[in-house]
Amino acid sequence: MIHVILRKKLSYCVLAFFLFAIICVWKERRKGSYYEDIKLETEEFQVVTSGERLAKGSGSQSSVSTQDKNSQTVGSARSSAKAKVEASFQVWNKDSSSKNLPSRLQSIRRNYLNMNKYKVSYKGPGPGVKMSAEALRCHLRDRVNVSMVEPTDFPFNTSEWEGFLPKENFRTKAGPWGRCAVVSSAGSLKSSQLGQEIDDHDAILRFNAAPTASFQKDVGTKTTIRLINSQLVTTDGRFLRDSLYSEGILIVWDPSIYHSDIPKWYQHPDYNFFKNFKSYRKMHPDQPFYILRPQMPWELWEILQEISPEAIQPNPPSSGMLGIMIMMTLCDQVDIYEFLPSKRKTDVCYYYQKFFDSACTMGAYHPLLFEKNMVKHLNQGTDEDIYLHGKATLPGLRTIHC
Ligand code: NCC
Repeated sequence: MIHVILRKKLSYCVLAFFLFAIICVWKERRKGSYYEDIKLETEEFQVVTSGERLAKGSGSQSSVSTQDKNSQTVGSARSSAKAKVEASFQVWNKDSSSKNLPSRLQSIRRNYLNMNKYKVSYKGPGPGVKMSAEALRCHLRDRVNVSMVEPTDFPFNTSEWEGFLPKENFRTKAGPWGRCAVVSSAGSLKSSQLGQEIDDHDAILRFNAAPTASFQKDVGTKTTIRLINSQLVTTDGRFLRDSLYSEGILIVWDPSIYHSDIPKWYQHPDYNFFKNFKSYRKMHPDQPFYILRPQMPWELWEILQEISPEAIQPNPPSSGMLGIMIMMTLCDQVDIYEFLPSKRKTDVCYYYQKFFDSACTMGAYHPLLFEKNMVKHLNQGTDEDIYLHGKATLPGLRTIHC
């Protein structure tokens, strides 16, 4: 009798195990087919954040679909099918509009426009100038001067500053490099397993307090340049203590009043980071630490405004966009990670902190939405790379022919 009960129990266990295995296999298959469905069926492009649609595909994204339709008539069925597969990942729409932002972020943008803290008086060209990616690259190369404050610039040439700025020019310390990586701080880098791929680049740029320790698998280990904002240098007590900052070249930037030259900006910096800059230099005299020329963010901002069809926040571009521009001038190719969100997109702000805010990805103070539109427009990689790896690939500006 006991035997029979045991046998019964055993056969139930085996049955339950098989059922469990079948469910697992079915679930895996469904994952695959869901992914294929996205690839094959989605023709519209959109960014979806926590259930909110940012922007329905239009402009060039739809023109990809139009191109697909044309190619069906002229090309082989096979190549048009391939084009359709490539063009159908749900990725950032380069024509994203502020209208599709959550209402909170829309009203923050409007407030910044009304406030105009930096006294921006942009007179054009634009807004809404249509430019090919090639023309835009040339425009960026010719209009944005990526350079640092020099020891010869007043007041940095006075005795008060003697020995505080690096003697060597930035360009002799940084680059030229072949393949470079820019690692955004986005929460979607978490569990990406991109660390090895990122480390395989010749030079890597990171931002602010974004760490590598404890996150190597996702973000890599090397830091060649760290771009930090003046708020962090001025207000974050850890800046002078944390070993995070001691690897690679440091660059600090500070927002100036629009059209200020260096002496004017020096009198009214956004954050008075100069005292801490000097303290850091005294503690780490051998580490290159530069100050970004304050006009550079506005030169870049003007191009963002020129090509965007609506008024963008009159505040400087994010560190992310500035870092991308810096690397474009130093490298032949720039791979940018999770600036354009992948399938891992999340409202978790950073990969290194549990802090939720969709503004980190979509922008509040910074015109981040329009920066992402520009990066998508310049992207030479595939939508598949954006979708799977959050990776956009931009060509460097050193060798382009204009
Ligand atoms: O957040 P932050 O940037 O340090 O991130 C660096 C760059 O990564 C891109 N990013 C980040 C998060 C996310 N979810 N998506 C993204 O695309 C952005 O391009 C971003 O610039 C800054 O730009 O300097 C910023 O700095 C922080 C903060 O000052 C620093 O982290 C120092 O603590 C700002 N946050 C706050 O002021 C609260 C942030 O607005 C912009």
